[in-house]
Amino acid sequence: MKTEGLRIDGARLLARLAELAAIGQTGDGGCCRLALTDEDRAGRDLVCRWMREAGLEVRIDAIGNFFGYRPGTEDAAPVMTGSHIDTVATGGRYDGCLGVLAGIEAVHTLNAAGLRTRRPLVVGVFTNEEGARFAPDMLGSLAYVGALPLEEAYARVSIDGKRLGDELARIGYRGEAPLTLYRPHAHVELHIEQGPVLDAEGDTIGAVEKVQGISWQEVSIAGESNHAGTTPMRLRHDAGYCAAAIGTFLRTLARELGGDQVCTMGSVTLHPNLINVIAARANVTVDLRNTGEAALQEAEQRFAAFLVQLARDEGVAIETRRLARFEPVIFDAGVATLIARVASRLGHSCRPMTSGAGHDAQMLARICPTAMVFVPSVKGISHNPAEHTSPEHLAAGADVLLHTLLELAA
Ligand code: HGY
Ligand code: MN
Ligand code: MN
Repeated sequence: MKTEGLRIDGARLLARLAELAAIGQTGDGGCCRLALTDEDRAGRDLVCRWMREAGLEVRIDAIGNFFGYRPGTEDAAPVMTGSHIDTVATGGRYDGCLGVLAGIEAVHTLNAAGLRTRRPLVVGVFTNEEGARFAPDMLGSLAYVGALPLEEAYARVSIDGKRLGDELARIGYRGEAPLTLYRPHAHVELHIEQGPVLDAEGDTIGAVEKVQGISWQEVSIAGESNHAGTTPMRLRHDAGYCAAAIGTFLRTLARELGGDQVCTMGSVTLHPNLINVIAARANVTVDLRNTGEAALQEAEQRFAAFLVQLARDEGVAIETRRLARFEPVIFDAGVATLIARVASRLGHSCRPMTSGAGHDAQMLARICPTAMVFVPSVKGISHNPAEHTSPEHLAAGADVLLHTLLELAA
């Protein structure tokens, strides 16, 4: 099959990224398509239409993952690509969407060239990758590989109090296909880096070899509301102070552990959240990540010990609830090396990388040889309406994906 000169249609890719970004647009260039909301449904409907227009057979599984299937000349295990189209509340237009739309672009390119790969190709869109509305993140791909029982997934309750199974049915994406619909021969996900490395180093492609470990927990603090004016400091059981102390401790913890350790208190809610009332309750979320599993456990243990001391010092009750815990993942060296080889063959600078963000690919890696292609995020900004990747880099990433898929499907 003469494929060397094949390139995707960058203009169509850009136009579709813009069209998808218009769904759930937040007016400041950003997108809000939280998982299983009406906006997510609209995005899913649009991508399903594009899949069908590309001649793909669309199937939806029991957790709402959906797939576009392109037969090969042989009925062999398919080569899979794809990502997610749900966003955080202040998302950009590339996170996840690039990997899905570039996968469909690869199919259009093969259609236009009248080429049929030996292995079938599948473009997958996974449910609730972000984990912003329902924890954990990568929920759809975790269920897909059989690591999260369906009933448990359906029972997850969102931050706005909705049951996942109900929301999935409500938007009409509780599909009939069983989980692990396809056992891929290999899986490759294209994604923006969402970090500063490629942009700072001036490289175009990242051949992703690893994903760091993730630990998410919710911390509930029960203190005692009291009058802000009359209550002496020594008599306070101030949940608001405890929330602040946690945020400060996490910064110190990251500095003391050093290396790749990152700590984030992304959400804080106080009750009653009033200027003249000492907070009775506080709920905070804690996101700890590290490339090393032992180091991540160290961070978790130090944080747990800090909470015990804080509860004692402040006379409050503190409970924690684990929301997600994924160990670091090593991708398939063969697939990562192939990505690097394809990138250089296409004339793009490339560097091996570890992903700081979680991705569906880290779940697919449990069932088949998997790796990822990264393209630069300008200034490393992501989960922010200012998220940007240049058209040249978008096309370069999609071309590297196309040719990597071709080699794997040959
Ligand atoms: O949290 C993450 O790393 C991803 O954006 N879900
Ligand atoms: Mn993503
Ligand atoms: Mn994301």
